[in-house]
Amino acid sequence: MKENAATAEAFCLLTIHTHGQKKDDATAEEVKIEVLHVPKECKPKSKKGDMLNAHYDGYLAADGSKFYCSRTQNEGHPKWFVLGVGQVIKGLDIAMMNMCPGEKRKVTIPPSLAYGLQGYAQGKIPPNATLIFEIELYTVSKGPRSVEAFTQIDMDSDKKLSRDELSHYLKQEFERDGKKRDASVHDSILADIFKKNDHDGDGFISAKEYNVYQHDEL
Ligand SMILES: [Ca+2]
Ligand SMILES: [Ca+2]
Repeated sequence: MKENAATAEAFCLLTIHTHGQKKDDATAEEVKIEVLHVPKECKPKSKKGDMLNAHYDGYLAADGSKFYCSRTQNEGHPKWFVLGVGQVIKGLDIAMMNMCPGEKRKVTIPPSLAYGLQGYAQGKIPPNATLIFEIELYTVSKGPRSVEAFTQIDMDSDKKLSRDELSHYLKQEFERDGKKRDASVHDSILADIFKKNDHDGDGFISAKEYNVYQHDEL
């Protein structure tokens, strides 16, 4: 949904500093967040474990060159990822907390919360690079490991997920995103889920086994 001129007046510029472990010297590294746009109805706010869908452009702070643009990758689909679990660089996990759908931010991430001294991708991101991202968030939904998702998958409410329940859930998820997949993909994902999560090998994934992100609600 593109915002139009009428909502442009809602444009505001705030600067929030997070990661506030200030040291005495001036080198304390933190993520700088500028909020470029907040929709009138700003909810739900993102939190750890949520599934986010966002577009972002990445620039090198040193010379302003663009090293990444989600709009030119994956046929221009916004990126999906789970917030706060290390699927993106640490700085982005911090920068995208407490953000609502439609919100836009420009964030500056120090190297220690990005690719550090090593850099990344054969020098595409040089060592010790400060990165700037412009982010537009589209959706915030309950992550794959939320209590809500568990309850939804657990159709007979016995507090454990059977192979049939997960298979049913996967089929629904696949239909939802509409991508064409071979039937074997379904089976191999299902097998993988059990391999990684069914720690005691009883053929069910218990609430405890499912809860890899340590939600405290379960
Ligand atoms: Ca069940
Ligand atoms: Ca089990």
